[in-house]
Amino acid sequence: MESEQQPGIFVAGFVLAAMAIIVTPITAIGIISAVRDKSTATATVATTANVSLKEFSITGDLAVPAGNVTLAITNAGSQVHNLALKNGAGTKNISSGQTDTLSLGTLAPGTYTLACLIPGHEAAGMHAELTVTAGAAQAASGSTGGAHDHNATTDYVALDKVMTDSILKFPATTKGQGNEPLAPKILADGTKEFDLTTEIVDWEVSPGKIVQAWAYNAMVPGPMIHTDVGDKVKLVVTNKLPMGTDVHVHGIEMPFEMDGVSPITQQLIAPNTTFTYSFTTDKAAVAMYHAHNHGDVQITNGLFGTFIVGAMALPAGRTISGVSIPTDVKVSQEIPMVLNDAGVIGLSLNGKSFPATQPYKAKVGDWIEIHYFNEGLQIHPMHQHRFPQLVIAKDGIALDQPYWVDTLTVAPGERYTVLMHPDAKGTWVWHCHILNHVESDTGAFGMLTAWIIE
Ligand SMILES: [Cu+2]
Repeated sequence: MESEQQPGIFVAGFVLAAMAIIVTPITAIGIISAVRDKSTATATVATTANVSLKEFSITGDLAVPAGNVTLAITNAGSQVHNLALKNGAGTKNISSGQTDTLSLGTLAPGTYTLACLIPGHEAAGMHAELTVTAGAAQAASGSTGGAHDHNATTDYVALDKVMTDSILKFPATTKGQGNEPLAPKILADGTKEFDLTTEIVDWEVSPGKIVQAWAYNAMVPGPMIHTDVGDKVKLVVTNKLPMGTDVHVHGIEMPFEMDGVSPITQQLIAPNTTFTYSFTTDKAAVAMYHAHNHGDVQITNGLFGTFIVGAMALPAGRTISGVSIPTDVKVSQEIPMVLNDAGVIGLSLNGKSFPATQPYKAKVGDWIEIHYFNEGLQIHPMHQHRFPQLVIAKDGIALDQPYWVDTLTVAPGERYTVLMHPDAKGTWVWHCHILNHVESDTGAFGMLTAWIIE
């Protein structure tokens, strides 16, 4: 049985699923028993269904005949997952690449919800319906789906309504906004001091979904820091987390003692203590600050923010792939776009999941500067409808040869700076093009927003 099945090839999924019923010995024996003795048909069927877990979906043999059901589970993802029947049995955590089995006992016909119980994973898409059908004969005739839940009984009209309704909720209001500019204290010698406090706070990722975010100054992403080239800077970090932390500024060249990597360059900032980072921002930079200690937990749960030094050089007066950039090109707005896909925050743009993502407004003819930052664990091909993006810098390093794209893949740790020059009015979606980062059977979610061009 294939573990990787996409909605687009669900017909192939049916065929594979049907083949699995024929060739999987335990299921085949079950079917034969059922045919011979109809009075005990359901009682004699034992089915082992293959289920695959990854970020962030559950796929596999999700329709089985009534009877004794066992799930043979493979974690095909890159993160730790588990699988449980809602309000029922579940596995231990399964590492990437490992397998486990889950015996569900005798299941009567009906639908049962399966989910990964790692915080944030269910909301990110790791839930699926297990359909238990009345008998083996029905399963063998083709209702054993496997292609992303879709089978002969799928209600496509209802799925259309779910998607339409979910999109019409945009933009939804939620409490809290990340990336608020952080004003520095100016010290006697001109040093700019930025004060950051780490703590666990309630954070509304999408309407009604409140998670325990690990935040700088109670927002996700943390406050936006902007300095000029040549500034002396202090970052004063007070830790109110239950564990130690440190702050690495990714993309600004640091003295060794300020690199934020405990226990190599400093001791951990213990709970209820403060540490000060002092450095000079002597080059233009598009950087991000984040925890380094247990980054897999602390960063993905929200401990990240943007740090811009000066401004990126613009390709003023140049012609790139036939497009002339005005000699007096002026940026009308500068936008941080922080990507995350894990932890309690999950698939998100600037700490929010669609429809709580922020819409952006501009006018025809504007030149907009966007900085992408990937603080997550996966790549995200960021696609802007209609308007190409002119990539002018990578990781805060201005490019000698800027280039136009309509989809820009941003890998973990990477930053890209692009210019966008809208030439038509309308509401134009802007989203990650890994389709299950934006859509599921429960509608649109995650890494989706839009430009409103007037
Ligand atoms: Cu994505």
